[in-house]
Amino acid sequence: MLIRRRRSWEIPESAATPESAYLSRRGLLGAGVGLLGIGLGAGLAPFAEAAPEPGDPANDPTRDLYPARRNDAYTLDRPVTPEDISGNYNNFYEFGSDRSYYQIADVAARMPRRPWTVKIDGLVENPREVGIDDLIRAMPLEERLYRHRCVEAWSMAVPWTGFPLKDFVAWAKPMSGAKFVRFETFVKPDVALGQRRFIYPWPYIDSLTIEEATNELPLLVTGIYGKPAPNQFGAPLRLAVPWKYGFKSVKSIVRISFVAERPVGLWEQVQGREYGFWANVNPGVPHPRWSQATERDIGTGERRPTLIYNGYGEQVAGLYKGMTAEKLFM
Ligand SMILES: Nc1nc2c(c(=O)[nH]1)N[C@H]1C(S)=C(S)[C@@H](COP(=O)(O)O)O[C@H]1N2
Ligand SMILES: [Mo]
Repeated sequence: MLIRRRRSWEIPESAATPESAYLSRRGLLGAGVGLLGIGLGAGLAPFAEAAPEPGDPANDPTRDLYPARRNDAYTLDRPVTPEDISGNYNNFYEFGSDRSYYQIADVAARMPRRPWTVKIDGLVENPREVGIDDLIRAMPLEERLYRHRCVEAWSMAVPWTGFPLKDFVAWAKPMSGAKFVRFETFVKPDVALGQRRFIYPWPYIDSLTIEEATNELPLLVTGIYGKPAPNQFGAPLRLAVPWKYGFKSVKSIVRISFVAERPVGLWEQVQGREYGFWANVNPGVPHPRWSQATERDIGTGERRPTLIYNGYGEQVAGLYKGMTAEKLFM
């Protein structure tokens, strides 16, 4: 997210990372996933992984669940963004600011993926803490092709794997006083060096209304491109809310709380006039410092017109009927 800096798309990718470094990193990662991801029983210690990164998704204990069945109800109007592009253009401030979009993958790979627990608390029948593998295995995984639109006017289209947030909400059994669902990211300043920058009020949090959370679209994401998600995408559990600006899609979640009062998200706290609670995508409502009329597709490099609700109005416009007093698009 930009506080005072230049717009990220003004920096050509070729200027940020020498192409040779970029290619070799992708080559290594791709080979690792391809070799290790296939047919290894959980008890085997394959000698191919001589020095595995602690965050290597090839060692993920849930890799047998992939690829998951694709839900064909969700289609795209544009090509899927290649993994070597989306996997090297990440917004994850815990691991660095936008100047290092290109290095996030490497830094994030050092974060151990296990043990990982998710605390479920607030206004629920049974507050509890669940191990991530138990949670993932309790939910039916599916694949969905979704568009993703960052508030900084870049976009991608990716095959997420995960389970509908509304299924999780039903499983968690919120009480009637629960009006919002709040998502919180880990705090691990030992590996997440960005968390040593105290200008940000860690942990990263953001939230949805209970009506939004029980809409069909929000997905609790565990994987991408038919395998467990690499860390830079927000492993082992992140949100995808495709009709809102990307900062609502909280990564690497450790706590999900059902609350009565509207939480203030990290970006809203830092710069509320620019990054509000609702943050629904709208080409007609500019960010205070730039237009939202078009976006740069990081896969094709092309500029394309931005769509109201990022093209998901059919599913979500009804959520906002009559809410004229709210800044729905900021
Ligand atoms: N914890 C956490 N979640 C986060 C962010 C972040 O910095 N920290 N960035 C957000 C923003 S602004 C965007 S655009 C998306 C980027 O997701 P991607 O890197 O998988 O494309 O993650 C969102 N979730
Ligand atoms: Mo973003």
